[in-house]
Amino acid sequence: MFSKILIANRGEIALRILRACKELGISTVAVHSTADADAMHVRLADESVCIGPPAARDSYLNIPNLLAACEITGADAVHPGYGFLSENARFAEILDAHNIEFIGPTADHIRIMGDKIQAKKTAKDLGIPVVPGSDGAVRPEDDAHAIARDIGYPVLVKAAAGGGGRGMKVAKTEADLSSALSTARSEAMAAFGDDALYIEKYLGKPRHIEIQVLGDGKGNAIHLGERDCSLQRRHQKILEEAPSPALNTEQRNKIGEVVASAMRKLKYRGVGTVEFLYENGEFYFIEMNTRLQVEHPVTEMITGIDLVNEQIRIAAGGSLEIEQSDIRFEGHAIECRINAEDPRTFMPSPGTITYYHTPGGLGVRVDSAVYQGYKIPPYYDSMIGKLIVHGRNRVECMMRLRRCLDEFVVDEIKSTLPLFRDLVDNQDIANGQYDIHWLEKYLSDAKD
Ligand code: MV4
Repeated sequence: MFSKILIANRGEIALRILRACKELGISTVAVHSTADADAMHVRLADESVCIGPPAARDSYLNIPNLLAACEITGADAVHPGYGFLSENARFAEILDAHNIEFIGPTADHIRIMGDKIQAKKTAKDLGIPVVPGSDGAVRPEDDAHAIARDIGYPVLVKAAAGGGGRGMKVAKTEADLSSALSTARSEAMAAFGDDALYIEKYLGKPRHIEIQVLGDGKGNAIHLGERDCSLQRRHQKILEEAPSPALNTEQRNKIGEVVASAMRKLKYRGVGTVEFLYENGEFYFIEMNTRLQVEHPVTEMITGIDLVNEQIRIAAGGSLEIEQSDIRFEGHAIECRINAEDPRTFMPSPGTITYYHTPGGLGVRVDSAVYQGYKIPPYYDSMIGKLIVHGRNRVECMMRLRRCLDEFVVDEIKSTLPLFRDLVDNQDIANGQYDIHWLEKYLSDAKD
């Protein structure tokens, strides 16, 4: 087992990782920018190293400085959390070259899944159902019109280097295709330095359902069920839940087994999330995330599995000790992302938290790194914490969530708490009847 882990992240996820390390008896190193000297992850870690000025590219993304911090402290592994360097294959390789363990998948698997065309081809070859579309990249010399006509309109033009909604263009009819392709190509080149494109059938009203997987890199892998992440705004998830209100046990076990079997063939190591669009009872692979995700606690709440503990044990060479038959899904969990943003405009609202009170009680988890008197810096994303609630069933979970939202106080900054208080009283949410467009429509209807 590792003796010291450096956590290459900040905020609530740095605390989440610290907690897992402490419970494993592993020493911790926090890193921080000059803007985060007073942050909670620095206070709770055994040691800390300043790695640069506020801008992320100069600190949390600064690989030489992170390596120096490993050298100075003698850390034998790095946990990247999510965002920042968590899906950077070069970083994984560089750590490897320095005999420091990257707590995550192999650099090769990160690279494959980072290229959305390669990811889709890999998924398809492994038996995962994918969205109908072009077989690989559509090159400028290809007859894109014939390909799109074959798929059937509407189609979606996507960038290979995109993901998370970046670099997509819809073509409703053949008349839109040429401009969709040329805009997508130039935007992809400008944003990613890679103009490779592919075309897919556009799905109109899908849900976003993702399967959590865990593998040991030795051919053992299991699935931990799904999360429904359909409630999003501008590709930012707002609320996630497990299980999905749209699936029954049979559907869950079927797609879960397809994905777990694919991960066994791939010899995938660590945690991963296979993202699907789900429409009319069918799953369509879109992407795979090779990192721990923000919304991982909803899976932990219904399975009782500590995903960060598993990541660390597996990175240290351990085998998967849980079998698929050991996994039991119990009850229902919902996560609300509390952002320091205006609940209507979503404009970031950094500043000082003058009063802070978090809810508690049975089935309640608050993952946050803020405290009363904490000044939220303006340099990073605006998520200040997550409220995760568990109940024996979805109704109990919703009742508990409403109670927790009543207790939660974050003064005097603007936060997304009022949005969640509205959502728990909404009939569509109560019924679990929503798709990926529901929230944006709800918010735009609320304006008039
Ligand atoms: C799609 C789609 C419809 N059809 N692909 C957006 C993020 C990226 N992960 C994939 N995305 C989409 N891909 C096909 N073929 C609609 C979306 C999409 C979306 C997906 C998940 C959650 C929210 C979304 C919001 C708008 C569009």
